[in-house]
Amino acid sequence: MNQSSKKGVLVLILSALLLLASPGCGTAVSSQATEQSRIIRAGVGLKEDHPQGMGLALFKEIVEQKSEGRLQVDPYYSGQLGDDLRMTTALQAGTMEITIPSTSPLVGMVPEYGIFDFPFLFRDEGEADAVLDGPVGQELLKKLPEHGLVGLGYWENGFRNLTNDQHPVNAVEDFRGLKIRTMQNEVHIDAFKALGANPSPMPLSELFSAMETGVVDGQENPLATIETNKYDEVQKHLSLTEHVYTPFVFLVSKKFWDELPSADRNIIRDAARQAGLYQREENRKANRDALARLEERGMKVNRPSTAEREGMEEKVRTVIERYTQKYGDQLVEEMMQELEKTRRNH
Ligand code: KDG
Repeated sequence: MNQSSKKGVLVLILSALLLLASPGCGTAVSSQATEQSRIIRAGVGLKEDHPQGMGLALFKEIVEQKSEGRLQVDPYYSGQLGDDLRMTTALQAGTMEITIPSTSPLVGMVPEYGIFDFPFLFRDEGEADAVLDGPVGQELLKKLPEHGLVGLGYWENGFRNLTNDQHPVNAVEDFRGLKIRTMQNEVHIDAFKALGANPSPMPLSELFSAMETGVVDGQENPLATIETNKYDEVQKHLSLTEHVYTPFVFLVSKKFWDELPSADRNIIRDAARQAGLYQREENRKANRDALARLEERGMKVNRPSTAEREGMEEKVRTVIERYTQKYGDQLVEEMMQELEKTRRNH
């Protein structure tokens, strides 16, 4: 090796050492990672007073307390850092550390997440917990690292209900021609087409003004979101369709995760789980209690009968069959077996 290449090697080694020593650097390997101060940017799409925001606030508290302030969580609510997809992309790039999106818009990345978007799949939250916390949910988390993401478990968005400002919706015929905003998800889009509606996928941040200006007639979301986002100000009719359940998935940037020493990973993993249990509980309470308040605020509530719901189920059956083939018969079969087991035990 001549003098100048020796110098080159020395410079390379020195810069590598400097990089490893600098706080928050993205290149440290986990075995050499040390317990240093870090700022964790965590963003969600819903408001601070929505259970998603409340769960994030508890997560912050636990992490900061357990790390004695060494790990600082900076929370961003209401899509301040972008919608679910944009935040997820930021995690992949390593420019943000945590987000807790619905699984639905992730289908472009992990298509199999679409199995949770099958309409009328879960009958109650307990069934969703069993599948998400069981082998199927855990198997899907394992698909995330190849996309630069680490999944630490599931929180809850919940059962979705339809609102619109045109007319009451009870039966399939009432969906005809309604322009409904959906999430950016192929199963949701096709299900609303099958019901006779005119689906219009868009990020949540654009929804309020789309309803206000009449770009869409309606939308569908859990009651807690309808209440905290004040959709009752621009929507008159609320139909308790509970046509699909949406999970949230707790995502961490893999670039960030790989830098962390195992003690810090444990703090974050435990806090995500603990805050998640609280979030699910608060979410169920909020979804239960929001109805009376929305009615008080003037929304006209429609309760489709069993026969009317069965009519909707009938319409979306072919959509479920088509996407079962796309996402894998075996995976769907595994999920259905898990569901049957849960139903037998209750
Ligand atoms: O961060 C979560 C929310 O942005 C989002 O998932 C809410 O269900 C939702 C929707 O309709 O976009």
